[in-house]
Amino acid sequence: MTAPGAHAPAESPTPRETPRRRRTLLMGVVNVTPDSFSDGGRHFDHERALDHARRMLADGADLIDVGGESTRPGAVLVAERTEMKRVLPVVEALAAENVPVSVDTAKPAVMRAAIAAGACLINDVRALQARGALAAVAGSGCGVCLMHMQGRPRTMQADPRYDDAVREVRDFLVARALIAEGAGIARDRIAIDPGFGFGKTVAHNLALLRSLRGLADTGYPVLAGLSRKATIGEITGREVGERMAGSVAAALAAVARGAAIVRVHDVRETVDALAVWLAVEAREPRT
Ligand code: 9MG
Repeated sequence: MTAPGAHAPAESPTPRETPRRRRTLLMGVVNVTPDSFSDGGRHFDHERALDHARRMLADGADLIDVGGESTRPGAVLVAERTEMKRVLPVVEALAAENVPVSVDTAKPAVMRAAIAAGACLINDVRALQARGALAAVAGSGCGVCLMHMQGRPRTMQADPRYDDAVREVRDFLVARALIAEGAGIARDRIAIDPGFGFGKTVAHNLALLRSLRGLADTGYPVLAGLSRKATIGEITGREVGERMAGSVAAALAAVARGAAIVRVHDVRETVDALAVWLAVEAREPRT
């Protein structure tokens, strides 16, 4: 996958004076769903969603992930047309401003429409398993993020079980990536994601985070999304609106283990935390 908006690798003849540039991409989340940017009913305020996206870009986001169907635990599916009406105006407007846009969808028709509207990445929590999804992406130049999920959002947190979560998630993702390549999606267009919180307990999520390097070693860029999730809430005891510090810590832990992209709500705070972490990690020249 050509990482959209990727930064140049760090290089500096004077590392003491020049801050290291980060290579991890920050994906800012814009949910165009009834619990955000709407009047609680059928009307969506696309302008407010766009303002939110522009704010995240100004804060340092490299790309914006636009979603029109909630994938939270307990969420119900929405119709194709509804999802399109929610996301396409936002995708079109951002793409017209040359913003790299990712679209969070598992529906092939939405994928096609989003790509036509200018999306450069399809973020599929179902890893292109829907009929027609592989072809929808293969026929374009678009990148794809293949995510692991056990079960479906409505019931996935009821009783998630694995013999070995780390091995099973890795095997699934490598298998899906190879299937995607076989369908004509070039290797450099593919990213993989363990799907934190998607049919996983806190223990599963922590095991996956600790072993994220093993996923990065597959050679595919790894996307990690822990921002504001229930696992952060369970560790910190915080409600969803108070999980920023925990989310930033989780993003750093993911980057330290090789994540190439982190999907976050709190862009500015994550940018600052990454800058400090990189400054500490920067190698001083030998004297
Ligand atoms: C849509 N969405 C919600 N959480 C996510 C995560 O962790 N990864 C990806 N790729 N998408 C997500």
